[in-house]
This record gives sequence, C-alpha cells and structure tokens, in this order.
Amino acid sequence: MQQIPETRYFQCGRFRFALDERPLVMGILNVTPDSFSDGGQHAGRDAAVRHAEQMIAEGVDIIDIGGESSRPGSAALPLEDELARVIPVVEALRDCGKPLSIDTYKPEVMRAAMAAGADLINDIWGFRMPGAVEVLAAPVAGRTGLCVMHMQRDPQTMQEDPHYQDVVGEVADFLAERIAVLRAAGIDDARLSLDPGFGFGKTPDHNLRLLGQLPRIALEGLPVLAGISRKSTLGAILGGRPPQQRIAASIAAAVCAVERGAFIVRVHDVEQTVDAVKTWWAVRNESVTAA
Ligand code: 8Y7
Repeated sequence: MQQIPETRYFQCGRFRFALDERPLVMGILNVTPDSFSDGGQHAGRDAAVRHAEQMIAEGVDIIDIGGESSRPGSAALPLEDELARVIPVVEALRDCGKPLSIDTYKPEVMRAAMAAGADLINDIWGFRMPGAVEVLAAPVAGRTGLCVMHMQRDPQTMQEDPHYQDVVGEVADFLAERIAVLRAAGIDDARLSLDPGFGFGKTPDHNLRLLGQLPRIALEGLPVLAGISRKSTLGAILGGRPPQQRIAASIAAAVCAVERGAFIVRVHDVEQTVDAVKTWWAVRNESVTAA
C-alpha cells in the first residue's frame, strides 16, 4: 500500500501553517516609545498600527512586534517600558487577521503578550532566561509558537571578536540542546521553529557560512526562520553600504534562505520580499497556480 506523506505544520497560536506550502514572510514592526512632546500620548502605538496595516496590504504573513532594540551594543529596556510599548500594540492588532509575534526574552512580557493575544514568541535568547520555558509550557500558553534563536554572548558584547571552531555545528548543537529542554517541558514539536541568529555573535563570514549551509540547521525537520534583512553582513558584501541601501541585497538573501529550506524570512521590506518569495515558489513548482 502506498504511504501518503504526512503533512507537517507550524502551529502559531490561533494559526496553523503547512510546512509544504509557500514560505512565509514575517514583517518587522519596531515600536518606538510614546512621546508627549510631538505626536501625542499614543504616537508610538498609532505609528506601529499604521505600519502593520501597510504590511498587511503588502501581503505579510506574520507581524513581529518588538519594543527593545537588539542591535549590537544596544542597552536593555526596563520591563515596564517594554510592556507599555508592546502590549497596547498587541491589543490594537489582535484581530488584524495575521499572527502576531512578540520579539522578547522577558518571561513577564511573554506572559502579558500571550494574554493580550500574541501567537508566537520570538526569543533572541532561545528561552534561556529563568522562567521563560515555564511560561511557554504552562497551559495558558496554549498553542503559542516559539522561535528559538542562537546568540553567542549578549547584545552588548556579541560582536567583539566572535569565535567558533565550526559555526554551523556549534549553532546546530545549541539548537538541539534547546529543543531537548523545550520538549522535556512538554512543548509540542509543532510549536517550534529554529533560527541560527544571523548577526548575533557572528562575523560576516560566519553568517555566510550559516546561510550557505542552512539545511544543517533544520534539525528534525523543524521550520527554520532566517533574519538577514538589512544586516551588516550585507553592508560588508556591498563595501560598507548603509542599511537603507541594502534592500536588493536583503531580497537576494531572503531568496537564498528559502532556496536552502527556510520556512520564514524576517524582513523590513515586505512588499518586495513577498514578490520575490512568490516568484521563487512558482519556479520551484513550475507553475503559477500555487503562488
Ligand atoms: C533577528 C531577530 C533581530 C533574527 C529572530 C535586526 C529580533 C536585529 N534579528 N529575531 N531579531 N531572528 N528570530 O537587525 O535574525 O533585525 S533584531
């Protein structure tokens, strides 16, 4: 008897994505502080909602909401400030029809965001902060998805001479260890996605080796998220070009990632990336119909 291959899924809170369908585009939504002096009391929230609506019109699949900058050298944001920035945006976008991801490593923000309607927790610390695994394993987390990212050291120091014997092997080993911890806590594989963490404690050559060998990161067939958009490796390739002039490079890198099996690409330039991923998908299927 012929075996029908089982379709696998990424469960992202209220949403479920088949892993054999078109790769997803995650749009980056940075929430800046509310300002009293210029735009009014809820300027940060209102600007974020407008940006989200624009990304939805451009075909975004997942919206990644972040209150704290993770850029190299950036400082940590106090808990109360992060909550005040992020939670009103989750509440405002809850019924926008797209899954909401929260970029945070703080268990208190994770818990509040899930209560407000978040579908996915994107943790650059890979759920290593005390209490993070427990929050995601608790019954209230339901089917909330997780993105488990690799980072060497911390955002303040990660770009000071990053070093590996075998970057791809070490990142894969780290992710395997985190998967084991999350499974042991009772978190279902369908909720997990993996991310090598481009730029988080890596040189441009480390990042390019990880991108080139991305299939080695797809442990156990779990979906891989790749975030390369406008990152400094692209600036290095382009002879020191600033972030706003790295758009074509970002789209090329996103296509390289999906070609190597990434299921989610995290990007600033949603419209262009959706077009590129749809085109890649049509070529892969040798048909326009599925796109
Ligand atoms: C990533 C990320 C950032 C990434 C995941 C930037 C929050 C830096 N990069 N999350 N966050 N993967 N999962 O330039 O690569 O966007 S912040």
